Amino acid sequence: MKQTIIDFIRAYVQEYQSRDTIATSYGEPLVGFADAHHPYIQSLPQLISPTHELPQNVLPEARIIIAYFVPFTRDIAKSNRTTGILASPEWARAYEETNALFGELNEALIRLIHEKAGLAGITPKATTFDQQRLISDWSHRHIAYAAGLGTFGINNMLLTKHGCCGRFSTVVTNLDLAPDAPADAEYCLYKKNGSCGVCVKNCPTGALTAEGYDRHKCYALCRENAKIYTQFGSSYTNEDGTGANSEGSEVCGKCVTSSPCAFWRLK
Ligand code: B12
Ligand code: SF4
Ligand code: SF4
Repeated sequence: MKQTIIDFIRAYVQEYQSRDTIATSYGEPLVGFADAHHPYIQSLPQLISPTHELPQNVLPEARIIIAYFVPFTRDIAKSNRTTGILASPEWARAYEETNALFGELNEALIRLIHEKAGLAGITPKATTFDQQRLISDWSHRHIAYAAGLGTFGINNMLLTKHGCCGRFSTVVTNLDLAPDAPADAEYCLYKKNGSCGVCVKNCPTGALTAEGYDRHKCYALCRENAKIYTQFGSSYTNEDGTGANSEGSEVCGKCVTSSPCAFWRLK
């Protein structure tokens, strides 16, 4: 069943990017399976925020959280290197198209699991966040970390073996599948041996330093981009579910697009 799910996600992404209406192109998705009862997952309300949901809030019978990473292609990253402080239109469009892909793909995956006599669900918390604290009550990245998909870089991205230039999503299920374990290596070069630091140099706002990440400085620039990129939609919602939380695409991504960890292939 694990391979069926992996193949389904990969085939769906292939089909999606072949549509005439979709401009974004993707590499091959990575898929991991987190143990929904693992102490790390159960401690997310303590680690992140007391209101962070548990998988059992999404599906009482939860056993596994399927986490997947959909990488962009190098062309999309390249487009975002050349336009000064603002993000490229290709980057903004890729953000919106990929969020739309997640909506569809997750629904289709849930249907597939139902056909196999399982249960599955997603949470609306994943597509919204507290506008003051800038924190969501469903962190895809922490779950993807538990599913063995990667480790955190100083760019604050989850770095997978195939890079960090892409996006994550998650689906909770009761299927009885063998869970994966978190990676036992450190992927970020700075964390490993103090080298690199490219992401910090490329951050135009000073939000990223070797010591940490200032989400409010980062968000200010994302909002500047959202004023310009209104043509692709706005996929995050208000916390009460009433429509889009922004007039446009809240993006930047300069800490990702020129970094050695964007598209690397680790063993
Ligand atoms: C709110 C949000 C924002 C806010 C706040 C930023 C933030 N980092 O929280 C704003 C709008 C500013 C933002 C900006 C961006 N975002 Co954003 N954002 C989110 C969202 C909705 C929730 C994140 C969240 O609240 N997490 C909980 C908080 C507390 O965790 P955290 O900030 O990640 O910090 C933790 C880690 O750093 C971790 N950590 C650090 N070191 C270590 C080490 C270990 C061992 C462990 C276990 C943990 C750990 O601990 C921290 C505290 O818990 C997620 C989608 C989702 N629902 O998960 C996308 C998401 C995090 N964003 C994403 C992206 C790509 C971006 C941007 C590049 C924008 C763009 N697309 O152009 C920038 C990058 C900013 C940056 N360098 O982090 C991707 C990240 C992909 C990746 N490879 O990791 C996500 C996962 C969306 C997705 N569907 O893929 N984002
Ligand atoms: S650019 Fe270098 S220092 Fe920054 S997260 Fe990637 S590997 Fe780590
Ligand atoms: S998204 Fe932009 S502002 Fe935010 S940390 Fe990355 S480079 Fe800096």
